[in-house]
Amino acid sequence: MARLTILEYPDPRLRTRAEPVETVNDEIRQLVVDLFETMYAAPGIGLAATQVNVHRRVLVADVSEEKNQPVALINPEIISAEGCEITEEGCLSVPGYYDRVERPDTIRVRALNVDGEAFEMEAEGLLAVCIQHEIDHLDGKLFVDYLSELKRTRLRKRASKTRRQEPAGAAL
Ligand code: GNR
Ligand code: NI
Repeated sequence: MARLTILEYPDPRLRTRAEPVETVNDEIRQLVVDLFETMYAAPGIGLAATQVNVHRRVLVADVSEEKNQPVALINPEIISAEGCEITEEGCLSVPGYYDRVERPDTIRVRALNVDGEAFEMEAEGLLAVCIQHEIDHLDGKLFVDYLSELKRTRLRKRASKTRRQEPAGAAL
């Protein structure tokens, strides 16, 4: 098991489009285990492989209070989406920033499980939002891309300021 380092905005590696997984092997299963460990430790309700600089289409989520409903999706695809809901989103790759994003509130997803079997699931509410947020990461997209240019410019300035204040060598 390993806790992985999470890339932070505006790191250009977060803009990488992840490649589909061809075979769900032990390497991918280990990645899933490490993603869960990193997500629970953060703590967060979801994590995409892109955020730990692994550019494969793998994501994990657990939106339950008790942290006992792990969901792992490999090569996830949204096959239908309905409704819309505004949620205050945050992101482990944009620490300390939260803002409202509008997305469909019910989705149907097709994916592979850790045994490499195809399955479909329906998700609504926070889980639906989280899965869409994670699939965006796999496409190199961040929730701040839905905000105004003004807000993103402020965020970029703040991010570069924060890094300058850290002691040399930290967080690199
Ligand atoms: O921990 C997280 N919380 C969250 C809250 C609202 C909408 C989406 C999320 S996902 C985020 C973890 C993360 O950054 N996943 O990519
Ligand atoms: Ni995120």
